[in-house]
Amino acid sequence: MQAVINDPRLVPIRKKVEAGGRLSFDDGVALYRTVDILALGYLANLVRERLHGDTTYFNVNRHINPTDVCVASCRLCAFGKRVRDPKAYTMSLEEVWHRAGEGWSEAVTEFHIVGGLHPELTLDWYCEMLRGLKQRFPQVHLKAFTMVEIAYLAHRAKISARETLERLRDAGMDSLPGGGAEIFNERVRRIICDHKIDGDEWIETARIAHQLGLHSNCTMLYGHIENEEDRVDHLVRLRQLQDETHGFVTFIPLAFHPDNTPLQHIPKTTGFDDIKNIAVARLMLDNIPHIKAYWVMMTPRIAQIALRFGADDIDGTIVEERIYHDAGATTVQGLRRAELLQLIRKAGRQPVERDTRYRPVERTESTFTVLV
Ligand code: V47
Repeated sequence: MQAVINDPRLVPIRKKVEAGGRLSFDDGVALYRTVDILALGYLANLVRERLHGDTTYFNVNRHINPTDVCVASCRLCAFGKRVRDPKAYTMSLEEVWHRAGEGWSEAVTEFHIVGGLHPELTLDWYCEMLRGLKQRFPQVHLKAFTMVEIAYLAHRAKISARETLERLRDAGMDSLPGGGAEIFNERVRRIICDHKIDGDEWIETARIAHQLGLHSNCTMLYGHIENEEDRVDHLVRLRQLQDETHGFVTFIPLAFHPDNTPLQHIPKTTGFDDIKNIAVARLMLDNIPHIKAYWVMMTPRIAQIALRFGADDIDGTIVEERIYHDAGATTVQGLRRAELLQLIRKAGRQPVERDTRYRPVERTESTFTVLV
């Protein structure tokens, strides 16, 4: 079925998408500028169904944030605290290991581990944390540390990013999440996260991780002070690295949540913009297999709609989320597996529980088997 295209700028783009061609920078800008959301959805869904049919992925995961102490003080963030802030926390190793096993009886297949840039926790501490998790939960995939954390740990240990990644990998890190990318454009980065590594360093750290055989995700933070060109530039830079390494598995567009941040005067993103970011990402990132509608950030309701606008993944059970909830997210902390199944089925899609490597997972009561 063909959609009615009301925006004439989308007509040549439709031809390219239907022929399986690559979209240009200008095409990306036109996609962001259009209000013809149905045509955009039609095109993104075409690509999504070409790649994945009705299959919609989710996982049973748990987020662990060992510390919210952070030296960076990014204006975009409500999570990071100064080391002397009485509200700051840092878990002991025993606490991290205990937390990992806490919660619902549903056996998790992934721990998603990220935290602040702590000025005292050492690379050895993090290696010990990973080894302890692997020892206690050998079946669980450890998706840990953003490129920003890797660069900071390398800087503190006075070794290269490559060596840092090797040491963490040898201690049990299986892959890396996609955070910290924000928007690569320097003008924007200087305002929203001026103490973080720059865009080139984020890309270079991801390149090294991929060269070492580690897969990672990637993200883009939108809905603050960036413009359409900044967004497209970000997507094109991710696409270029992916052409080279093929190391990205999933892209996650992240809507800026302004509450409790120094940028709280910025209005929240709209459902329209959230859906548009999913669709444009699916169309521009022709070489990244998966687009995730992160329900914590979008709300389960909008994430469900996104499954018909380009997304093939809805993230997981999560259990306990801090970064978005500190910044005013009103969504629940976690969803049960049955709730995720319901969301996906009610969108007319076929739910598939996956592990971090997108292998299907079969469950019996509280155990799981990865089907290879
Ligand atoms: O890096 C921080 C962003 C990221 C705010 O890889 C904020 O599977 C909005 O990367 N408003 C962390 N965003 C989350 C993340 C992620 C989430 C889910 C899945 C995966 C994955 C990765 O959240 C940070 C930053 O970009 N962030 N503060 C805020 N106030």
